Amino acid sequence: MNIKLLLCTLIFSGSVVAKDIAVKHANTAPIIDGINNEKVWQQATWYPMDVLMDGTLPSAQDFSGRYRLLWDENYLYLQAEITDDILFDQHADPLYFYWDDDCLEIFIDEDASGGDHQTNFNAFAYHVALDNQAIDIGPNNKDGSTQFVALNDHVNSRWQRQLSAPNTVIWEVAIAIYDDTFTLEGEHTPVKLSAEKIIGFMLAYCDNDGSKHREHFMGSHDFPAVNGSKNLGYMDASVFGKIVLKK
Ligand SMILES: [Ca+2]
Ligand SMILES: [Ca+2]
Ligand SMILES: [Ca+2]
Ligand SMILES: [Ca+2]
Repeated sequence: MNIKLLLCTLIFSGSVVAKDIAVKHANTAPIIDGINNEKVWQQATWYPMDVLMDGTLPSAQDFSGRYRLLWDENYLYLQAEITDDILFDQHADPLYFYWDDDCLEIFIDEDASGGDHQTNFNAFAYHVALDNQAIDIGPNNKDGSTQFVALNDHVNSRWQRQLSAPNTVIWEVAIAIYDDTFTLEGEHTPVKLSAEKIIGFMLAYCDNDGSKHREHFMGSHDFPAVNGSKNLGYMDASVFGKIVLKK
């Protein structure tokens, strides 16, 4: 590929989009405690969360975020550094309108198949709430209504405010990767990860500071809007990016 074509591939909508993000292997697993003091994180590259997907564009104090990734056989590790001026959890029930509370939203498509995942587990949209629980939409209830499910076995999450910058939190997550054979019944085992595996991935943050509804929905990956909307990740895994696990 010549350099001009490479630049055209990388520069999309004015911001640099890392296509197929390479994720380094963690020889030592980071400790999921919301504290950024593991040496192993230093080998991971930071990526921005600067794509507006819904609502209005926030100032840097209102919301800004970046993230980095590592992996080992058992988990994909995520560290997000999130600045949010007001942390807001208006609905105590983790299953009720969780996207209108502050939450970190982690999109995973184990086989990078893309496609619809709104009411199936072809892919996952883990909404990790301020109480560290991970909620997604499952198959519809028998009466046809939407079923919201906690998938806390999939996601181990801890966040903590930084003493030096209290409006900034370090959010650390170990994500067990489940494939599309996952169901809500019976026992399921996460996939063992290995080098060169490609996984569909995207990250977002729902920021609300006191409104009835989410104020800003900021993401890590840009993609074309459909009917004027970029709020598509919870339905369509085709808008996710891809990560490649590297030894
Ligand atoms: Ca840590
Ligand atoms: Ca905010
Ligand atoms: Ca899939
Ligand atoms: Ca907020």
